[in-house]
Amino acid sequence: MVSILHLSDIHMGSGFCHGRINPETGLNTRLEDFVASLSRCIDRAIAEPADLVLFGGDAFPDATPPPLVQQAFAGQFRRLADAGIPTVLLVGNHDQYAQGQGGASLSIYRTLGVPGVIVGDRLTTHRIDTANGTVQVVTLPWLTPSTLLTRPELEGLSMAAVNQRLVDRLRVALEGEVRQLDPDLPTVLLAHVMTDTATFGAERFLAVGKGFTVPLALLTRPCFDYIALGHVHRHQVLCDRPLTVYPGSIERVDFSEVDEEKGYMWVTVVQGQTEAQFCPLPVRPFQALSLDVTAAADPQAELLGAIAQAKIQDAVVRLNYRIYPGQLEQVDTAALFDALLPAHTYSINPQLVSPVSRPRLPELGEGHHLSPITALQAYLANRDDLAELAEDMLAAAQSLLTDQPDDSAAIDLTVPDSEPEPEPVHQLRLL
Ligand SMILES: [Mn+2]
Repeated sequence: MVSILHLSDIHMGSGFCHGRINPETGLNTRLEDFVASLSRCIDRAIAEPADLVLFGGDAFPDATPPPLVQQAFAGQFRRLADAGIPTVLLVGNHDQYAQGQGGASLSIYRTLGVPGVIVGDRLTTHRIDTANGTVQVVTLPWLTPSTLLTRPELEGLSMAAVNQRLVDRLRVALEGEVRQLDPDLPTVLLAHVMTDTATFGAERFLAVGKGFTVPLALLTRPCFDYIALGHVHRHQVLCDRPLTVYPGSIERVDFSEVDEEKGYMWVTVVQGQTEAQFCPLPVRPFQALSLDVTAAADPQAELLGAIAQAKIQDAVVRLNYRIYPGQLEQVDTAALFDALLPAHTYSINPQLVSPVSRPRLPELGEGHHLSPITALQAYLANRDDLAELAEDMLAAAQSLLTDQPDDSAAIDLTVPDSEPEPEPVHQLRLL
């Protein structure tokens, strides 16, 4: 039995706009949050201890993180090296520089020869000796078209056709790896991929360009005792046999992950009977408040009420509300700031609704079907300045609506056989 801690999508250094500067450290609090979450994973790996740690890719928001962020990341993984726990760092799409043409941010660990650290930047099989025996780990990093196809092969192909070619090549390449596996050793596939059956989240928007989708069936081969995935930020189990899991990201990257539980997987790999458990991390809460106060007599009371009911303590809060420009003076923004003080950080985004879209007369609004005369009566009843004209206007409208044009003035809608006579001007009076 080999115990593995599987985590993914750290994205350390992202979401700084949701943090603030910690006056004691000078660091953005969101960097501190991400480091704290990662350190909880590493703590667990060392405390148990895990026989192996698998990182599923996407260490940073991009391949060139600031040195401060790189150091924070390296400082945590260094603890595993010190504890003698082998670690595989898989390259995700965010770790590649220039679509893989300029290397990957994680490759420095191989260059430096950090003991026990393996960088998975190509499809290959690693035999890793752990405290509880040898494990085979097949690494499948994020693939770009240039990884598997040459430029002439790509020319003139649609995205769908490129995807299909890549899948065909990957099938062959993976088959090559599978055939040389030792069937007597526990085997794990570690892959940074978008699978066709996953439920997507923020990673859709974070990925540059359109990703390449791998059919799950291509990966779930019986030779694997566990399939450790990365890329999708929402934790999900895609298959029971072999157990195929996205642990998800370890912190919320943005508001699209507001309701997602964050954590990592604790896996015990036994050939034929692997078990895995999702271990939640106590990450910082996000709270998205969304209100429409256009119908409110007291918009301020509605806003304060919504804030009072929400769990905002130490949370990253976003308050969005729809309001008419005419109501703005009823909102005391300073009082909203006070109400939001228990939050970690907050943003307030009033969305001004154009008053044009407001039905000025409710009886003329959507869902009311009135005759033209009734509608005119409703309009005139609300226009005191037109009171003197109202009677005449109604009479004029009535005559317009009931006046049947005589035959000579009728508009002929049939298609004429021959060139029509020029129409008299007075025929246009009804148009
Ligand atoms: Mn990714």
